[in-house]
Formats: sequence, C-alpha cells, structure tokens
Amino acid sequence: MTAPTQTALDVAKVAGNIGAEISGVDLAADLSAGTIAEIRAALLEHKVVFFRGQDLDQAAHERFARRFGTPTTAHPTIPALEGSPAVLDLDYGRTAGRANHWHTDVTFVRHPPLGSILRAVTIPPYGGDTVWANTAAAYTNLPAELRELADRLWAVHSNSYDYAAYKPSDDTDAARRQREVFTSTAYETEHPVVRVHPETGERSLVLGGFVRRFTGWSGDDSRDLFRLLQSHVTELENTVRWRWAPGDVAFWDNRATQHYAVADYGTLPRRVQRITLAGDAPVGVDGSHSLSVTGDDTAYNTALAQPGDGER
Ligand SMILES: O=C(O)CCC(=O)C(=O)O
Ligand SMILES: [Fe+2]
Repeated sequence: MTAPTQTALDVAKVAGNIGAEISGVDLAADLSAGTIAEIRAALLEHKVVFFRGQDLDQAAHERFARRFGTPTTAHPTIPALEGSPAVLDLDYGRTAGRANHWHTDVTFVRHPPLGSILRAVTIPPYGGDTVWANTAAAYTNLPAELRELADRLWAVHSNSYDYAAYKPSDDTDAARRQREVFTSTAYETEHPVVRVHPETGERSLVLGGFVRRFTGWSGDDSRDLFRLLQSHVTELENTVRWRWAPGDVAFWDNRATQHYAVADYGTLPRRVQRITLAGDAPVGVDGSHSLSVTGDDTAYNTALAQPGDGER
C-alpha cells in the first residue's frame, strides 16, 4: 500500500465573514488523517470551503465524503442518481427543480444533514453562482432583545408546498412533477430557532425556506418575524458568492449556513451533484432536542452507513 498523501493545506478566505478556498489538495487522493482533520477545522471555522480543479467521479466523491461521516441517501424523497445511491443529481431543468430560494438543506426532518459536498459537473458560461450565508454570525449580530426572543422560539419546518413562496415558474409541468416527487412523503419537524453547534458550541439560527410558522404563533405574526430574522441571515456582508467552474467542489456546514442557487442562466444546462452527510437532531440553548411531528428519517440517515465512516 502506498503511504497516505500528506499535504500542506493553503486556506484563503474568499469573503470577510464566511467562505474559504483550500488549495494544494487532491480530493481523489488517499488523504492522511491529518489532512482530513485540517479540512474539518477549516469547514468549522469558515462554514463553507471550496476546492478548485478537482477530478472526482461519483466513487471518489463518495470516498472523500465518508472520511467525514455517513452519507445519507440522496434525499428523503428524491431518487438517487442511478447506480450511486448517495448522489443527488441536480441537473436543472431535466431532473431537478431550481434551488433559487434561501434554505438550509432538509430541515424538514428531525436529523438534518451535518453538511453537503457539491461537485460541479456542467456550468453555464455565465450565471448559476451559489451564495452561502453564515447563520452563526447572523445570530451573533442580532440586537440582544431579538437574540433573547429567538433563543426561546421554536419553528415548524415542512416539505409541503409553500404557497407563500409561490413563483410563476412553479406553474410549469416540469415544476409540478418535481414538486409531486419532493412532497411524496410528508415531513414535519419542530426545531429550536437557535441551535447549539455540536462541534463548536456556537449558536446559530435555524430558519430558511422550509419554515412554515413559529410554534404557538399565528401565520401573520410568523411571517413578519420570519422576515425580520431571515433578513439578518441574508445580509450581503454575511454571505459568500461562488463563481463555479467544472471540477469545483464546495463543502458546507449545514448546521451553520443557508444557501441559494442563483437561477440567472435561462435554459442553459447546469448540472451539479451532491453527497450529503447525516447529522444530529438540533439542540436548543436549553438543551432540548428537535421533535418529529410527521415522517421518519431513520432510513434516510442510516441506509448507507458503513463501518469506519468518519473515522478515517
Ligand atoms: O445548485 C446549487 O448550486 C445548489 C443546490 C442546492 O440547494 C443544494 O445542492 O443543496
Ligand atoms: Fe440546498
């Protein structure tokens, strides 16, 4: 056996408050435990890390992902790429709806992902950037009184169609078909609006596009407060925007970010593939855990588990 590759990582911030590019590492190589630990530390600090010019196929993508944890199945309701049960194939306009809304991935289940590793396959000549926002900084920067309110608040998250977020493009046949698949199993979960990160101890806001209302609040009041809190997440100073090239890889901490895929490339082809890592149930500031209302996420989180996941 050849010795694992030892690399000196170069980590350079891309924006002031979130995001760093890591260079000097080949993600397809047999990376040392030390290199994996450095990447994990950079992920926790910067919330999303980017790697340019990688040459991953689906198998190498999955091998890299398993160094950090257990891949979920592709999605709780969307089928996987054929032959790759961990891969969510986001081939926009063909197999996937556009993700041009702010969200944290899969918050409608009780154990939302730890993170996701997204690989650029086909990128349009212009447009199609992805933007990430730092939900820990958003919490820290709230006025103290709002932070105290958020600390005690819970929200209901669901994968049901959100009529309040309606866009005219939702009316196409393709969008309707994708929605049918997306909502084929109903999930509803109550999460604390502020979670304590299991690795860093940082507090962050758990909001995004799957929130339907705050527990015990009316729809109108929920909408107003949601807009106020969410506007702090998406402040431009709190974001990083990535201009993709084919071969790029983005790895985000789904416990401390939201993201938005900018849909400004018309009908040009754009294809990215995601492998997602299973996460914990969020824990609020008082120590209580998220509660499932509808839908069981056990198979989503454990069906692809293998001995040694996250230990190498
Ligand atoms: O297409 C993208 O850039 C991101 C899509 C998305 O929301 C995701 O991969 O979770
Ligand atoms: Fe997403």
